[in-house]
Amino acid sequence: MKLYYAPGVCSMAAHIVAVEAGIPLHLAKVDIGSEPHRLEDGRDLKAVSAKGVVPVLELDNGEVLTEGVAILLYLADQKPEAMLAPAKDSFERYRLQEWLTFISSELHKTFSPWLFHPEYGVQAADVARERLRERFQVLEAHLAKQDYLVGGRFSVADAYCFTIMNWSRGRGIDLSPWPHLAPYLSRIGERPGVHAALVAEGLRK
Ligand SMILES: N[C@@H](CCC(=O)N[C@@H](CS)C(=O)NCC(=O)O)C(=O)O
Repeated sequence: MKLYYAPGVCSMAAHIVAVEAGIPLHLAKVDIGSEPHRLEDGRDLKAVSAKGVVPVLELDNGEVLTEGVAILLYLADQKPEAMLAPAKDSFERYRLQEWLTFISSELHKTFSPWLFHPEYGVQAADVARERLRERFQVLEAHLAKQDYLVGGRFSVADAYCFTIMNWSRGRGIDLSPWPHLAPYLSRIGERPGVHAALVAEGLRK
């Protein structure tokens, strides 16, 4: 399997999950700062996926899977014994889907215009910051009661949430108004699998 990724962006969630599950991955780095987004061999990412964004997972049979949430669930289901997602026939599985959707649509896509698309302008950035504050409060209320998002254990939702919330650190967003968020990020960030993925992406030594 090959994961097309860029360091520290949303594709890192899939990378973390693969390491945590013990799934060997070939990594193909993409420069999403270049136009078009080029692979290290010079090809345009759109030669692999017409969407032109990471993550992209290329399976050994040639299938190409896009959309982070689908990739996370696919990886988790390859190694059910790693218990990175609740069983498919359980109600908890819908809780997982609920969180994955929240992270994808409410956190990830509120952060990204602000962080990665300055062309949206200052007003859009201010609106994004305010909306993020409301969403941080949702996380805070949940994490005040439990250490992980779903099922009392680390799951693909935590890998995704950590990846996106980690952007706060790099952007100097003060998380102190939400006292459970920084300890949550530390808890996830200290996992050996998470550490290994960050090292592999050049984000930690
Ligand atoms: N809907 C996609 C969005 C993926 C996405 O936003 N990827 C970003 C990095 S976090 C990207 O590749 N951006 C490059 C660009 O927008 O051109 C998903 O959830 O996987």
